[in-house]
Amino acid sequence: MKTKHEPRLVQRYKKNPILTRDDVPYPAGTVHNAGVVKHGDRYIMLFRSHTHNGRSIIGKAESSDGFAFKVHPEPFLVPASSGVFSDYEEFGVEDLRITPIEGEYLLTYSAYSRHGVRNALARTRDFETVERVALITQADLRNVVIFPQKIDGRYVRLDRPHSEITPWSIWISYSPDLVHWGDSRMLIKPEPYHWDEMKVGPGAPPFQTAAGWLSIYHGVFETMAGAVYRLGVALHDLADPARVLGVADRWILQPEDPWEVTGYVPNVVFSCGAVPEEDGTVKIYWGGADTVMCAGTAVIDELVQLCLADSREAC
Ligand code: BMA
Repeated sequence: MKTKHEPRLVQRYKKNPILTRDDVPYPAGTVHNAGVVKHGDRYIMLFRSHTHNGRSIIGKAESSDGFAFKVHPEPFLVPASSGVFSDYEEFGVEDLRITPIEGEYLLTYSAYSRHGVRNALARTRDFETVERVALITQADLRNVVIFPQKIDGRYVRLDRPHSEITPWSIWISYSPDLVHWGDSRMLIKPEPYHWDEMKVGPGAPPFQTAAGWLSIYHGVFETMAGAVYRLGVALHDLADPARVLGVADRWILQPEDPWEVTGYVPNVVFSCGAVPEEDGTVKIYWGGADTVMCAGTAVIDELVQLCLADSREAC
């Protein structure tokens, strides 16, 4: 599935995959869909692994260059064993995103249980201790990403409700306190007969650029051989992120490498984390085939231009 005639916006790291289950010192079937952030001069990766009962936990890895990661001996977050969180995490915790904000890190993740999938919020300052804050959605909804700045005094997030009635779309909500969320509006819909026609969902938490908040999202296309997950980009107004300035018409990354095309779930690239760098590039991290972690680099301005110069309708 090589795209020969279009420029490559994301340069894959030559030594992908950057992390596999063989790097994990405890039993883990997969390593994928990780949130990543720069904490001081270290990169912290919080990755998902299927355990051998098929449910997911979150592990932690650290790196000095953003590519060579070392996994900690113990998992970082496992389903809660008491309190209200245990009722909603019993089937596993998945696809964690990290937002740096106000001197701490907000962690949002999918909490699975017999009641469906909700999203939980936790916080940490040092990635040593973690405090669960609240369950911030009802079922069924995934992919909560919080913006790294309050806007007009409120926290802002994107998410993606499940629906049998409308296409699975990206929504925005606001909160005064991180616990209570509202003023929800639908922002970006799948585009019919397009690479993201089946569903779209937030990927990495948006990051600030001079032109707007850049959001890396995933889009899904259903084929006769199953769904294909790709990555796309959208740009949101800095002062009013509910204003979508552009959604790039083309994808920026699709499954191509052998570990993206085959694995636990074939033909998947799925991002939960990106780290903008001072040199104008962004490191993008994605799970390949729900099995391994991969990384690549893009020029932020090229992604911004793609959103503005070659955009499709948002909804
Ligand atoms: C989605 C989520 C992701 C996963 C993707 C591809 O629905 O479950 O965690 O990476 O499917 O299997």
